[in-house]
Amino acid sequence: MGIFKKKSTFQKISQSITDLLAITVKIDDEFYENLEETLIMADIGIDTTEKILVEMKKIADRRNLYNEQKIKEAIVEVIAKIVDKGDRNKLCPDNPLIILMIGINGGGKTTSIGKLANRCKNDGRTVLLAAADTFRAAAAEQLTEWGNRVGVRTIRHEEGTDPSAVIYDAIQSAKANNIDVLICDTAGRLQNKRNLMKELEKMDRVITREYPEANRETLLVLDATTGKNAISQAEEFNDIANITGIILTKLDGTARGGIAITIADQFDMPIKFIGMGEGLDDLIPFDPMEFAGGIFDE
Ligand SMILES: Nc1nc2c(ncn2[C@@H]2O[C@H](COP(=O)(O)OP(=O)(O)OP(=O)(O)O)[C@@H](O)[C@H]2O)c(=O)[nH]1
Ligand SMILES: [Mg+2]
Repeated sequence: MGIFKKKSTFQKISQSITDLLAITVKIDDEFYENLEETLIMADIGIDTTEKILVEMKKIADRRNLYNEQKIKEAIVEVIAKIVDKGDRNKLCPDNPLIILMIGINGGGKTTSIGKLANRCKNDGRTVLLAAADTFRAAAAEQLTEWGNRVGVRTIRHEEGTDPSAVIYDAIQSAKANNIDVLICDTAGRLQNKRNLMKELEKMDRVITREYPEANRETLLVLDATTGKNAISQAEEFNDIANITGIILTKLDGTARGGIAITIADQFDMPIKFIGMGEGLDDLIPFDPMEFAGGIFDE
């Protein structure tokens, strides 16, 4: 426990629910109305909020929620159930694995790749990076720096070249060197959805053709500090890519942990990791119960 300690990730939800419970004498319609308002104010979408209320009512029918502690436990239980996607919450453990990191500019893709490479390496897997964000000159440089820090190689081409060609080369190198995990950085220009879609389709074709035996992950990196924008990005990317999981970054700098619940529910997307800082060790595997418990972790 305690990953959210001294962090403000859930300040919004926990403070308002605690305030609400302080004035609650019994679980009645008024309580549910207030809870509904509290959840919506804490960045939880309307549909997801409704679902939470329905589940809360079911629990209240079965069990006597006679004090603040019991009510909090029920809320944690309901939220954990919503974000729990079973094994889908975990990174694919099978080798070889190819991971495409997608998401808009500044979300934290490159940083998360560095942290994820470190994590895979510590798990005993060999790792190779592919700088398939050829849009910015500095992008390959930044990825290579992360690779050096972790101690893994990075395949890169010149700026402006075809990102799929980088992936092609990286796959050949991964195969030749028996690499377990190949992680590919991509450029995130959502302002042009058609181009982005075409680019992702092309990468997909190259991977399917050149590396049919590889297990696949397409991880969408979302910046939690952007709140509702992160939710619309999940929607946009869900339309154009076969997303297998979410990395929710910058949860250390926001009180908007609530959006994780909405994204997991609304798009049935498993959250796989959360970013809690800029350091190498600040990517934490997502644990549904720990996450939900973090709401009232004081
Ligand atoms: N506090 C905090 N900062 C983060 C986290 N993850 C990434 N950042 C910071 O967010 C900024 C953008 O991260 P990048 O990894 O460059 O983002 P990107 O998605 O690769 O961006 P582009 O390459 O421009 O598309 C950097 O300053 C990172 O240090 C996190 O979990 N917490
Ligand atoms: Mg980047």
